[in-house]
Amino acid sequence: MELCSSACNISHRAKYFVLLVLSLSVVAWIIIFPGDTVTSLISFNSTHTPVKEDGLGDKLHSTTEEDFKEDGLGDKLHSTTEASNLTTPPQKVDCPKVSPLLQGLRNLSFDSSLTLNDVVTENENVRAGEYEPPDCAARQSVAILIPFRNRERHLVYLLHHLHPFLQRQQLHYAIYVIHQAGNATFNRAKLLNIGYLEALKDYNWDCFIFHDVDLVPEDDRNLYVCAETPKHMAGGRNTTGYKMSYPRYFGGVTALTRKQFVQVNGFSNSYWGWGCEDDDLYVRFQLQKVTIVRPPIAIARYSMVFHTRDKGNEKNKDRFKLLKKTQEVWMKDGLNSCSYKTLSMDRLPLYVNITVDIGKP
Ligand code: UD2
Ligand code: MN
Repeated sequence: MELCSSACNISHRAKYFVLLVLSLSVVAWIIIFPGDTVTSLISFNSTHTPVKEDGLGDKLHSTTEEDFKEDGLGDKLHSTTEASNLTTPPQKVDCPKVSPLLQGLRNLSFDSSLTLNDVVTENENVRAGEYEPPDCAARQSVAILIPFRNRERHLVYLLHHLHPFLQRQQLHYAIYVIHQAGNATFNRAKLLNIGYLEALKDYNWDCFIFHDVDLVPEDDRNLYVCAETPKHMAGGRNTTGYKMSYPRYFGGVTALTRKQFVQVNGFSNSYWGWGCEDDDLYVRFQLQKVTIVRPPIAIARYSMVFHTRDKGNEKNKDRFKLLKKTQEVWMKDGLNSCSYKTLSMDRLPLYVNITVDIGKP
């Protein structure tokens, strides 16, 4: 007992000594490494801003109200709080509001001998379908979503024109091709819902462009960015004399923010085969009293590569019946009920290919 108490005393003293040495080291550490180390540890966490509901999330950090209004949408605004961290590379300045690289209306050519490899060679600055302007910070980050099956030639043409087109607009973008596996009836709208859900797993995109594979934009002033309200980009195309097909027309190419798309629960998953899935989306916005914007018809010009109706995408006989039910079902038929199985996800040089099993009607 006696022996233990003196031994315990010694061990107590040793503990106090160790504690004292530790405290002194902490004080010395703070004196030797002031500011930077501590702030860099703190600011590391602060850069991981929680994602905001509206999909513009962590972009919305700074500058003036005016910057924010351009394009009617939050431009990508850049954090100034992080600038004090000496270890981060210098921030790029915002790209100009009007890109100096735009060329306006162009006469497009479609060379049948062009191969996918040629297009890869033309676009060595694209990595896994993604691109960012090298010298400035893009004003929006945009995911291009393309529903796809058996249209390889059209995809080559589109990639050939679209990559340089988007780069001239100084956008940060990535192209996703959502490929329906198997021979069951095609479902464009469901593939686009899937593209949206999958692209969001990669990045918190500001804007989603829902894009037919056979439509090539002719004028790069038709900006692939989102606006305050849903934007229909493809007002005119060669096959209709560059005129709107009908006033409520909403097909081909549309640009929607996350907030806009979520507000209507995305597309319906129930349109199997050709027709009316685009009208259904229009009705969803109408029900929410959300108006649609369109760029001037003089620049909303597309060349549609000629095609006949695909096998497996015959006219949907039920399309008008479905369209009458939109009001009843939109809340339970859409993004929140989109079930599918991803069979593969390939990050190819020019696009991300997502092959999916979407079931059948
Ligand atoms: C119109 C609309 C389109 C859609 C469709 C009705 C325009 C310019 N486009 O296109 O947005 O509303 O009517 O469903 O108004 N696809 C394949 N493989 C197939 C079938 C379709 O990849 O086997 C994809 C492809 O991206 C194609 C899109 O689905 O561009 C629309 O199909 P379409 O081109 O056959 O229909 P279209 O031109 O009448
Ligand atoms: Mn078409």
